[in-house]
Amino acid sequence: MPKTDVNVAANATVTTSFNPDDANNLVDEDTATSLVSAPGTPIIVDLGQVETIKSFTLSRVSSSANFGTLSATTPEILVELSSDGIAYEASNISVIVGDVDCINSTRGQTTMKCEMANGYDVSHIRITTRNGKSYQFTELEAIAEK
Ligand SMILES: [Ca+2]
Repeated sequence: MPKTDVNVAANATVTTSFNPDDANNLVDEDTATSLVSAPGTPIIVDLGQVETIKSFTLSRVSSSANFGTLSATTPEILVELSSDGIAYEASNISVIVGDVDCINSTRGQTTMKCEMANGYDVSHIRITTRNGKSYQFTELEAIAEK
C-alpha cells in the first residue's frame, strides 16, 4: 500500500482552560470554526498516541492576527512538541533557535507551517500565546504518512 498523508490531529483531545467549550474547534477539520486563545494559557492537543509527523500547520483568522514576532525568547505564538505529554521542546517555527528544526517553514498572516526532515515523534502539541496577545485559531493539522 502506498503511504498517504493523514491528519493525525483530526479530532484529537484539546484541553485549555480558556474557552474550553470551543477546544474541539481547533481540530475539527473545519476552517469556519475557531478557538480563541488567552495570553499565557496553554492549549494542549493530545494525539492519543505517539505519531511520527512530518509537518504541522497552525491556521488562524487574519483579522485577529498581528503576526507574532519571531523571537529567541518571547514568541507571541509558542508551539512546542512532546512525545510524552511531560517534556516539551520548542519548534523553531516560533523561536529562532528551536529544539525542533523545521527544514521548511511558513510564517504568514494566517498560517504557520513547519516541515520536519525525518519525521518527529509527537504525542502532544502545546500552543501558548504570549506577550498579552490572543489569537483566533481555526485549525491545527499534524501530518503523518500512513
Ligand atoms: Ca476548526
